[in-house]
Amino acid sequence: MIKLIIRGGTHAPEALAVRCATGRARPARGTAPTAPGRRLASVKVTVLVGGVGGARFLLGVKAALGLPAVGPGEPGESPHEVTAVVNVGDDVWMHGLRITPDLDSCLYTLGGGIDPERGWGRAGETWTVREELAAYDAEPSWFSLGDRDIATHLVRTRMLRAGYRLSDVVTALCHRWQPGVTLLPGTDDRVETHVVVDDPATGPQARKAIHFQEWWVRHRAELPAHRFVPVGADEAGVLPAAREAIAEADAVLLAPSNPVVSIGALLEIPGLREALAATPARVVGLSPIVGGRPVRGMADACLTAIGVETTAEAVGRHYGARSDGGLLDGWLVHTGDRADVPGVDVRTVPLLMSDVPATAAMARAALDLCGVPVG
Ligand code: FO1
Repeated sequence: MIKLIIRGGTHAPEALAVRCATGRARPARGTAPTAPGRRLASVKVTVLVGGVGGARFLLGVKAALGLPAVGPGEPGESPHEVTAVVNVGDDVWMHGLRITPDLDSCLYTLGGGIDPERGWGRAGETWTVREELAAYDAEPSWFSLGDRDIATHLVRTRMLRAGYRLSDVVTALCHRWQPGVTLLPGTDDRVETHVVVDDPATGPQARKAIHFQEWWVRHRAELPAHRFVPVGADEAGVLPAAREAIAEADAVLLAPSNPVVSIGALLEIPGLREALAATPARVVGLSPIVGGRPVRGMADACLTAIGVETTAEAVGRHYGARSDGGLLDGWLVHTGDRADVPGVDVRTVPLLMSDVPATAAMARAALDLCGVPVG
């Protein structure tokens, strides 16, 4: 059996495959069906997330459930449970290290280590390694790894090379960061988003595929994208724990994350869309588009590439009604926006994550629409 020593302890994968968040035993599930609107003593919420918006939304979900937004909370403080199924499409190899930006944004945000300005990477970061790499002309120079952040990538890469699954690595990293939610990658397999763009250097009609990070960070999503390709999806499968978290949830939420390269990339993982279709819980999404613009990031470039308008209505229609083979039972749009999404219960609430209380109010509205009122 492969063993890895982390922080003085010797861990086998079996030993790591435990709940990383609170260390609390999961309360037994009731057998009676949930009547819409009935207040449950213990609520299981599963959230599909990606990127900075997803990580920040989780702070609000925790707060809505009476958990401290940051950190694990006290044992027994809240009977509720949050599981985040996190996008891995942004994951990339850089300088021989495996980088998982969306998982790390969740870890650092919920664990109190995030840089609040950037929304990614560590607070109090220094950049000595970046400077040293630049002195060697070591490419890629357009992607910055901070010194503190690199320690996370070193631990992750070492564990992956030792044969651990990504989900085992996340569990191990949660021992340090104590996010207070169960963090799960959508899959243990490699399903990486690549972007097809023009390649004028090769010929007038030529195209090439570049990694999502190159398109996003190096080109600031300004190169017109023809399509997004989930490399590896053919041979991948949804993480069994993620499938179970969706199947056993009282409420499933789609965070206000990028609909194409965050939520959309998760949906490319075989089995995930099916899990959403089959869950007895209601599925409610929150629009990341407010007043015809992304709240954060460059989702408009991604939506344009797949032929979807940058409006809350168009994204809601793109997700579609679960009753019609789509994803949604409910769709929250920002106050002042309107959306007619056939077969979907649309409500209007403030959707700006300006602080934790505002984000908690969004989460409460979403849970309410799921028929699971809290707070
Ligand atoms: N974003 C940037 O704009 N520039 C960077 O150099 C950069 C480095 C980086 C390193 C680690 C990490 O976890 C995230 C990083 N990001 C960087 C953010 C990341 O590219 C994207 O914002 C996400 O992948 C989109 O969700």
